[in-house]
Amino acid sequence: MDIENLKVDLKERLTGGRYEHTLRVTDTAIKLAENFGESVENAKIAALLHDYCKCDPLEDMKQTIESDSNLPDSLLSFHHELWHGPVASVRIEEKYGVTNQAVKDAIFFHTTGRANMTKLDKIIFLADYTEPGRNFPGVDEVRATAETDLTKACYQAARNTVRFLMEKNNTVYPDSFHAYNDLNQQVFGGIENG
Ligand code: DGI
Ligand code: FE
Ligand code: FE
Repeated sequence: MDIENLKVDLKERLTGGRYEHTLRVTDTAIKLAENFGESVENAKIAALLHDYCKCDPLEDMKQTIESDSNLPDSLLSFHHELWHGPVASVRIEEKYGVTNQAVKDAIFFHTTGRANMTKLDKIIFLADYTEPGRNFPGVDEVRATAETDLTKACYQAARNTVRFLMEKNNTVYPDSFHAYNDLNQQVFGGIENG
């Protein structure tokens, strides 16, 4: 894939702030891939494309979810903020011929996480959460943890997000809970802590 052409496309599709966020996520994801032994190329492509559909009209994303058999209709019952990852995983195959399932999955699940996240899933999820422009409460703890422990850092990010959504009385998509529970068990061990 020609990265410079891709950046030109992204600049056209995204707002200025979203484009800058994407570049920071990409730098962060490359560093994590180097530190934790993941393919830098896959991390770079997934990061560049993770918010590819973030600025698309809601009606377009809704139609894609309704018509594509790989995208669960249940998404439509939850907040539209959750739609852009799954929709991007389909669109980037059409537009750029990205068929690498690991890359597509990392993009699909970058907002919610899921049970049994792959290393690439974790890298994109964390890069999105910790890029230097983020200032969520608790982000510095996650940044510090991500220096040494990818899984624990993902756990902290997933926990913070679920907690944040609950505090606002928002719904929580099942994959966000699946990610939280699975990462909790990986960090703290089995049911004895529950
Ligand atoms: O696209 P970004 O802004 O870079 O980040 P993102 O893809 O992580 O999207 C973040 C938004 O998604 C944020 O407003 C919180 C929301 N969100 C994340 N998980 C859930 C969620 N919203 C609901 N309702 N349920 C979730 O499980
Ligand atoms: Fe996103
Ligand atoms: Fe993002």
